[in-house]
Amino acid sequence: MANLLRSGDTLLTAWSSLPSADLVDHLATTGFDAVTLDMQHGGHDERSVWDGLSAIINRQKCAVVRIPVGRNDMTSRALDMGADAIIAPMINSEEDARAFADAAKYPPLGSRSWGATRAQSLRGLEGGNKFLASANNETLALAMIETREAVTALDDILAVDGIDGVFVGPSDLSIGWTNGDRVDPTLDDMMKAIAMIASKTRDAGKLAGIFSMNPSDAPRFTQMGFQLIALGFETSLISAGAQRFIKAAKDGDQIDLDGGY
Ligand code: 3PY
Ligand code: MG
Repeated sequence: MANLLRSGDTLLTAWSSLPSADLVDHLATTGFDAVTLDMQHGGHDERSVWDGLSAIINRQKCAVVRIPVGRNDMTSRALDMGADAIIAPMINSEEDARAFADAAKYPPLGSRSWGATRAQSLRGLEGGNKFLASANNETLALAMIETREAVTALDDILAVDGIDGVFVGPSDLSIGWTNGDRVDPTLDDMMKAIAMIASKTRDAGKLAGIFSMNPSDAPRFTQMGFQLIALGFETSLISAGAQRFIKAAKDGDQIDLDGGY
């Protein structure tokens, strides 16, 4: 995943909130490049992350985990379980970023503890020293920028060695932007700041990602320089699919089922 993003690819990730390994497995068979397991607001726990990561990796897709706020123990655990990237919510200061990077990276960048046996076995990697030599570079620590404080501290957060990039949370950001008045991930007022986050991140040589509640916003985020884009929740996929099916049943619209009969 790190190689793909660093070579300039844009990756679309499904966002898994329902803690079912079967559903995660199915998401990994669709056209998404990655699946993200959400432990912050979704129902995923350690067991479902363990099972979900196995499913995603077995399907040869990129495996991402969003940890709960401040749960840096889960950062290294999810990496040990095989995650390619960790998204950490509410990173609002250099201090938050340092604590996150410390859990995500082996020395000299951080103090991650040794024991990624599951990650190694899922990926068929043998040889501890080979893994040690590559892990810091090949697994990603992505800091969520989703408050005014975080936007103010962006340069300091980006300057932390071991932070590989940022991931914007536009819903939380809109709440801060309007001083608690509304939640609107597409708030026009905020778009300049979001574009600035992408360009500063790229100027710092780091990776930028964002949550795109509505897939139709993805092209403008891509143009801003975001490369990892989450397309809504998987529950929205199911709901939108249901609406299309029901409409097709009433109107006789054709739907391409891609062989799924
Ligand atoms: C946000 O938009 O605040 C998010 O955290 C996306 O899930
Ligand atoms: Mg958020």
